[in-house]
Order: sequence, then structure tokens, then C-alpha cells
Amino acid sequence: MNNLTLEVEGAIAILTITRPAALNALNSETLNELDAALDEINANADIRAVILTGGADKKGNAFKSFVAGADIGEMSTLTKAEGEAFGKKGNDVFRKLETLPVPVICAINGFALGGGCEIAMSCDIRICSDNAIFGQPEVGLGITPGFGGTQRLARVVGVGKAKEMIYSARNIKADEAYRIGLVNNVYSAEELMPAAKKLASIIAANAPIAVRACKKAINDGLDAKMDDAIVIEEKLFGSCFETEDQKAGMGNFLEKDPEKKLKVVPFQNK
Ligand code: CO8
Repeated sequence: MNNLTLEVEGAIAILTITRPAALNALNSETLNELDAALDEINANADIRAVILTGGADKKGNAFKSFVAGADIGEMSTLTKAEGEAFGKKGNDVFRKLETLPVPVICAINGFALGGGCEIAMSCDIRICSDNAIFGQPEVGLGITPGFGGTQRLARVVGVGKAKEMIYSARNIKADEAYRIGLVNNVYSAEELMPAAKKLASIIAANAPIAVRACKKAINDGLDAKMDDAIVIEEKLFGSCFETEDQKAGMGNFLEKDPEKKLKVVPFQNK
């Protein structure tokens, strides 16, 4: 892979988008590599959480940019049909990311503009460094957000704020992103990756079948009416029973031994 690294540390996969010459902007090649990396993660049952972040810029600054959008050079000469196809390519990959069975934490280390903000919103949890900048600058470039921004931003921060950000193309800083709920937490540059890894480790120490079922219940339920959504939860709740995770998790609690109750049980993916 030219523009992406995939490292696996125990049960945690770290995906880093690395196109230093273009502040990690997403071109077709990067989207294809991301697609392949997500397949690789999905095929590895030992991975229980993923961290997505951006690599350093060409001067070696690791906190300049997460992803500065889709690649404007590549998009500049597209026809209508090619534009639509490029949008579909991004949407397909981002949907694969959003529906990856394990949780994805996005560690935003600088600019998250256009496609950068959109890929962050396809992750389960967003945290950022205190210098991060968010925005949907597309209308200034004569296009709409095309990798899900018109849909996900409204769902994450509410319709009013999303419309203001998209219509104005105004960038916002980390503190405002935190205030409107676009990110869960803001850290100093040095604290960002340790915080992402700590959260990923906490998630990875929980029962993997249950964590996956929670992700599916929340995601699928959000697209359904409440009457149908609670049925989605019931089915996924039921699916946890008779698994090693459920037997070990509840067995540990019932042991009454405080030492054992807190112990991480040997959860299995079955
Ligand atoms: N695409 C391509 N190259 C980029 C991009 C980008 N999005 N962003 C930065 N670069 C390149 C620059 O051209 C520059 O290259 P070079 O060194 O060869 O001149 C290099 O990265 C460094 O950038 P700057 O010199 O501009 O760095 P600054 O610190 O001065 O500025 C900014 C940083 C503010 C982030 C600035 O680079 C910028 O405004 N970038 C563009 C941000 C943007 O508008 N992003 C949204 C793009 S549109 C989009 O994402 C739509 C998604 C949906 C597409 C759907 C398709 C149908």
C-alpha cells in the first residue's frame, strides 16, 4: 500500500492514511487501499477495535493534517458521470468503514476538511488534538459534500448546525467541534494517540460478541422506526446467550470473588 499503513498491536488495528505530499487527501488509490485494508481487518477475528488517524505532512509534522479532503487535483477535471462515480466510490468505502463489525475510533490530528470530516463521521467515536480544524468547504469549490457529509453531519450535530457549516463552508476549531458534539473529547497533540489506544484497549477487553452486537444494534436501529428498532435489539440481545462470552462474563460475576469479577475473561468469537 502506498498511502496507508495497517499495524496490528494485539487486538487493536491502527490504520494511518499517509499521503504527505497532499496532507493525506483522499485520491482513488487511497480509497482503494482503504477498501482493501478494511477487508483485511474484517477477516481477522482477533481484532476487536480499530484506530484511524493521519500521517505526518512532508515536513514531518505529525499534527498538521488528519485528512485535508478528497483530492482536488483528481476531481478538477471530472465529468458529471465521473463525479458521481467518484462520490459512489467514497461512499461505498465509508459505508464499509461505518458498518465494520468492530468499533472504529477516529483520532483526528489536524485538518479534517471535506472528505476528511466525512471519513471521521463514518467512524464510531471521534477524538481530536486541540489544533484540529473541521469543515465542509465544498460549496466554496462549487460542489456539494459527496462522501456522505450532507447526511452524516446532520445526524451527528443536528440539522441546524450541519446546514450552517455546509452552506457557509466555515471551518470550526476543536473546541467548537467538542461543543456541538462532533468529537467526544479534545486532547493535546502528545495525549491524542495514547488516549485513542487506551479507549481501544478498554473496548477490546470487553466481550467481543457483545461489543459487535451493540454496534450493529445502534447502527441498524438508527435507520429504523422505534417499533422495529427494539426488535433489532431483542434479536441481537438474544444472540449473545449460550456464547462463551456470556457464560464466562456472567459466571465471573456470580462467583462473588471480587478478584475474579474484575478479571478479563478469555472471550471467544463464537
Ligand atoms: N487535494 C489535493 N491536494 C491537497 C489538498 C486536497 N484536498 N489539500 C492540500 N493539498 C496539497 C496542497 O496542494 C499542497 O501541495 P503542494 O505542496 O504540492 O503545493 C500541500 O497539500 C500542502 O497544502 P498547503 O500548502 O495548501 O498547506 P497550507 O498549510 O497552506 O493549507 C489547508 C492547508 C488549509 C488544509 C489547504 O491545503 C486547503 O485548503 N486544502 C484544501 C481543503 C479542502 O478544500 N478540502 C475539501 C476538498 S473537497 C472534498 O473533500 C469533497 C469530498 C467529496 C467528494 C465527492 C466527489 C464527487
